[in-house]
Amino acid sequence: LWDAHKVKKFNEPSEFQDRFISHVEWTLARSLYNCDDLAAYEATSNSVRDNLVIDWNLTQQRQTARDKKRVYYLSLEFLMGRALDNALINMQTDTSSSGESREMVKGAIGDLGFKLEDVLKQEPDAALGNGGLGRLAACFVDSMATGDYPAWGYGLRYQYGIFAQKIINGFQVETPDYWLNFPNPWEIERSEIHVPINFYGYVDRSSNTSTLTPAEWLGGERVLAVAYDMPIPGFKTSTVNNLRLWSARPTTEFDFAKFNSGDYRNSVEQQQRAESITAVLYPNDNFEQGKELRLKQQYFWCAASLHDIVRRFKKTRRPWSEFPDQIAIQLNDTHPTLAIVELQRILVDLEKLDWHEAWGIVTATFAYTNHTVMQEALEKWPVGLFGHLLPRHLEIVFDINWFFLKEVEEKFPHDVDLLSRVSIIEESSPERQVRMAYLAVVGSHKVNGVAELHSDLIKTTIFKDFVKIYGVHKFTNVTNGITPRRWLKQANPKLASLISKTLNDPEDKFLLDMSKLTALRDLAEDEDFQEKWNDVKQFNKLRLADLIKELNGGVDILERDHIRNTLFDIQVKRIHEYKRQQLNILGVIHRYLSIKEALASGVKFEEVAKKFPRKVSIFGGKSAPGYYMAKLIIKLINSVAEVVNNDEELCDILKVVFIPDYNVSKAEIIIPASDLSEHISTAGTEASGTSNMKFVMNGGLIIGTVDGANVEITREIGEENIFLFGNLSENVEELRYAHQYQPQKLPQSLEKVLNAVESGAFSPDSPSEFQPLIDSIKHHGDYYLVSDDFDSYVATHELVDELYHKDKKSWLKKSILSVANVGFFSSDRCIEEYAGTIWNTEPLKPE
Ligand code: 26W
Repeated sequence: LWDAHKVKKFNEPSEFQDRFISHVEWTLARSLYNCDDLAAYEATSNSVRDNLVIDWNLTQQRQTARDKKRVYYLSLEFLMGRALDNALINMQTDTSSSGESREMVKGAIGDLGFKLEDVLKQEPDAALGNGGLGRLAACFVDSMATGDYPAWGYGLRYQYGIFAQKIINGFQVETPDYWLNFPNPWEIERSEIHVPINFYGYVDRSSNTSTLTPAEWLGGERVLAVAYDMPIPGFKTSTVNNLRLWSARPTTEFDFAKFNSGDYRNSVEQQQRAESITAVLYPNDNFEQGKELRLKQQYFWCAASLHDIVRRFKKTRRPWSEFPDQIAIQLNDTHPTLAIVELQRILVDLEKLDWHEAWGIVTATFAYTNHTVMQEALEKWPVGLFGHLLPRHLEIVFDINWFFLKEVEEKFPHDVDLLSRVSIIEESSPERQVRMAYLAVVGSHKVNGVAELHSDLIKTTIFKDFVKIYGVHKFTNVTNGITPRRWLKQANPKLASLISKTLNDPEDKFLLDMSKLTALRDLAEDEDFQEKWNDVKQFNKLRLADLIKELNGGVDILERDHIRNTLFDIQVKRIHEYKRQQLNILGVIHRYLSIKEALASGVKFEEVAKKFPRKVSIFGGKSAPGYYMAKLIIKLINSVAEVVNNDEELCDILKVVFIPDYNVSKAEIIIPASDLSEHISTAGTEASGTSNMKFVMNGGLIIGTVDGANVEITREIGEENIFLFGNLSENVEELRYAHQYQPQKLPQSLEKVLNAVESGAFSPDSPSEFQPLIDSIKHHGDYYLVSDDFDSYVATHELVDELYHKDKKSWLKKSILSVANVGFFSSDRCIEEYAGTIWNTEPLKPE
């Protein structure tokens, strides 16, 4: 291996300072006397990046030289957040290990007159994702590097990430997130790595008439995919993996035909359009729109990634049959399903392999993760649109389907119904559609769900027929996880440091082996420890109160003196009817009305305050721009906040806050501050949830339904340490059915709440403003079962109040036990399971 004998890392403060100053002078062309926090951020990042690049190069050389099986994680979203703090936590120098380098840099830039906290805040979030799926991919690349897996992520370099959310008059307003305003030190442009990508055109088969034999795909539009690499450092290892994001560029090819026909301007314009392919991330979460540009993005990314993967494989000069021994490709949902078709095309059309041999290689290579069972989120592409953009790929899809259906027919003769149910081509009107989830199942050797309940559900609902066809072993579960480096150490340094002191683990080894946390069990009832634990929570609540104040134009909403005995009740996630923020806010209204009623009937304030102790309900999350109901829920939350927060009679015992523009860096402040968080989806709708794990890891208790990973959280931390409520998933269908045939019978409690909303209590100027929300519960079948779960939700909140305010000790005990038992939810465990049961790969340790 090449020895980095000339290129040296910085190892101590003075070396860091030299590097920092060099970057200020030469990279930024500024002087130290004219260096603000932003420039300090750029210089610090470039210096840290220099160190990472050394290990990045060594890691890549090692992976090439050792020629072990590699993993490629294809995800259309990587919700990375900020990179610098994470790099400082993970990075190793030659003389200091992970964690220490952060302290070293902090001191070194401190001596130069900068505060690390202020410098870190300069970094814009890399917000290249919508929510859970994108953040999962980000946690996974962290864990793959930490576990020394030879693994790359492949995605798109959107110029605009998820929109920034502004709240204007209570409504969500979207503004563009142009995150590349300043030089991005975390990406390395590889202009030499550019892949031509084709669209449209036609298929030329000359003499051949069978679609199964090689064909040539000609004509059409051509753009270039240019690679941008982001170094992904592991924790306590010198492994630095790669995240490769593709950006679209015009080709430099000259269109003679257009030029000769005098259409020069048109040919330039067409070229310019190339860049639009990677301009913007689609802001829908769990909702499929069927736009051509989205399919174009998907193919652009799949084709570029596969070209890259195949090129790397061909350099090894191995026979094609060894492709699946060398390469595992994981599909993060169906978004990259075209990669299956593209590999088949490469093998058949370009490499001239026999169809069946090629297909064997393809299916042994791919595996598919499903993240949702909701119908409206399942990708389907109209055959016409598909064939127009990708004519050869459509033929291949038809052939894949033909062989698949033949196999089904042989196994289950004369079951025409079955054939039409499982066909990759749906015979729908007005047009046939390609069912991407079925294509993904057929083209993969393993399909996994993301939590036990969800993995069971996919086997009995959307993929039921496929279990019959392939057997149950094709389907498996890998329960999601989160990286404790970001979600404990980085987000909650106070808690991490209390833990490392308590465990006598100065090097933070517990962040690698979370089973070490079980030692905290013995301290769960220790009053001294409980007090320290509580102080950390208090610190984090104040930190969040500061953020809320800042976002509220410097006006405080929460009274500092009362924060210690105010329950912070938080629900932050994408706004979606299935996640039921409406249930939460209706519960808040119920509390408000109950307080008002008690006061009106002459009950003394002290008595009322005993029954309804101090609480702040905090919300945050974005709605898809076109999702009317979700936007109305945001408006309702803000309208309720307006009324409740300004009602002086309440003397601050209830507050409501909507935090605008929820994102990863805000999550790092919000999550550690929770006493209670809400994970209250209609049972059977939330595949896993991952913020539930983050809250538990930070000592927050959970109120939740028996849904997604809440089930396993309960198993791990004990049912006495979680507040579960509501109907079970096995009853959902029945309840929905009942709603259709009998007019909704609402519980009285909810009736009252809805009447208040309908009377205009929260929208005096337009009483009917929230009618569509009310109608969906009262008159349109209450699909998300708000009415069915309302009373048990309210009753469970009463238990929460009681415990928090009357028995703080057992609250703290539950909080400590939650953290002690949260180890299972580290994404390190999750990646080990993927490696062992799906990828068949092993770590490649630096020597
Ligand atoms: C095609 C439109 C579209 C866009 C995004 C459909 C589906 C998606 C994602 C699959 C939505 C998503 O983020 N799903 C979430 O994935 C998380 C990680 O597994 C789970 O924890 C969440 O429960 C699931 O909603």
